[in-house]
Amino acid sequence: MEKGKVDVLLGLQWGDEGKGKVVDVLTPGYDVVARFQGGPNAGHTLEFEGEKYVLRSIPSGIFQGGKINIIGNGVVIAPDLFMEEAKDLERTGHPLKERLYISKKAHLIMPTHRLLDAAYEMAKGKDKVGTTGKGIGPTYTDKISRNGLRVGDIFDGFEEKYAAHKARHEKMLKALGYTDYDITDVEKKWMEGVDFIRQFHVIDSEHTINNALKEGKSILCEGAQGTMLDVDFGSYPFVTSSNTICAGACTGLGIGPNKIGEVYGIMKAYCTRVGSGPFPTELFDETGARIRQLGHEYGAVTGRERRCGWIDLVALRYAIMINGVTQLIMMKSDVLDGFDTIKACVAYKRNGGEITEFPFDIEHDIEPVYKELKGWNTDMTKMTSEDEFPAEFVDYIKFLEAQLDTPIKIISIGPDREQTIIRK
Ligand code: 2SA
Ligand code: MG
Repeated sequence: MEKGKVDVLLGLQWGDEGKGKVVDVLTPGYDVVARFQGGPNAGHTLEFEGEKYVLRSIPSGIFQGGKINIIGNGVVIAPDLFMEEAKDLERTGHPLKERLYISKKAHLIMPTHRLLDAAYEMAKGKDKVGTTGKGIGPTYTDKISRNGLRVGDIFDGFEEKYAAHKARHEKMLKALGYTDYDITDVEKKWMEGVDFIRQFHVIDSEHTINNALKEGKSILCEGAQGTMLDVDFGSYPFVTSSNTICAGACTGLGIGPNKIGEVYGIMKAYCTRVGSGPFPTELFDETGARIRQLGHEYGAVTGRERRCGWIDLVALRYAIMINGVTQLIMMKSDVLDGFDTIKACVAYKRNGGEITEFPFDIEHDIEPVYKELKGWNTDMTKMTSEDEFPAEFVDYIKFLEAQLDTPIKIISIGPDREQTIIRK
């Protein structure tokens, strides 16, 4: 970590790599933690001192006292869900009003955005994206089509602006044949949420961030979802509606690319995906079910079962390239503790040949080519240094580093903050 620089931490797979835990572990070294994209579709899980917390819109730096946490302009925020999340934290002894700043330019997710999310999914039928239903797509659509409502709008003439946006959405819902709804209660809570946000520091966060950099402070940007869900480079159209990649930190916070320092790429020792869309290494057998059970692979927001499979090095190499990853962090290694054999996808079979570059289409005619490695069959969850790692696990690390041409600097061997090994 370098003073006056911004380090970016992001997921390299389909989300749920364990970003929340890593941010929490790394935060002590930073002055500011900022979220740059996504919204309450994210579920960042942190466990420490016997407690488990799931954050959705609030940066994971909130648990380390004295840090400034920023919800940047690239984030979309649902006032009602934000209020719920904030109040839960306050109730458990984590006050945030003085430590959490919100960008005026962040867009608001309205109750009707959530209805539109459901309506679009319904219209897509069997081709649905499998969204989290939080209104993410419609809110970003309004942003890009220059129809959005922003946090900075809540202070002046808000009621009229809200009514105009709602009326437009209602017309759209009607056109989609989605008319059977009643948002009276939700809307009431949503308005309470807007009032609640008014009590926070609502700021021009791009200035705050750049001033902090000028003062030599260090900033950690926390990505949400993962690279394979990026709207440009992910498995489109089965993606989320924001740029989850490193460049998203520049647009989502107002930072020049020359300010970026380290790029931490987070991956699991295997791979998961929730929602629809292609997943070349997905396991439909008992091994997949076993990984799900051992890794507790269920959506943190929706509770949906996550699809599980082996690590995909073709996709990871691509993610490392797109993000300019400088160091890797491997999570949930302990989940593979009891396997005799571990597989890693090193190439895809397509058209009778083999490819190693991630292609335009991973849905059709793609078959993973696996390299088999010997499992370590050792409980690693209580280890405190890499010197204790079993030889087979060391081989797995070396193999991955060679394949990915990037060092693995941190290894997680369990959900707790303490179960984290920083390598020499
Ligand atoms: P959306 O709601 O429009 O962003 O959904 C579009 C796709 O993006 C996926 N997506 C996610 N994938 C993994 N984790 C996410 N967060 C939650 C979690 C998800 C949950 O941490 O577990 O609880 O289900 C997340 N958010 C969005 C989504 O599945 C769609 O494929
Ligand atoms: Mg998650």
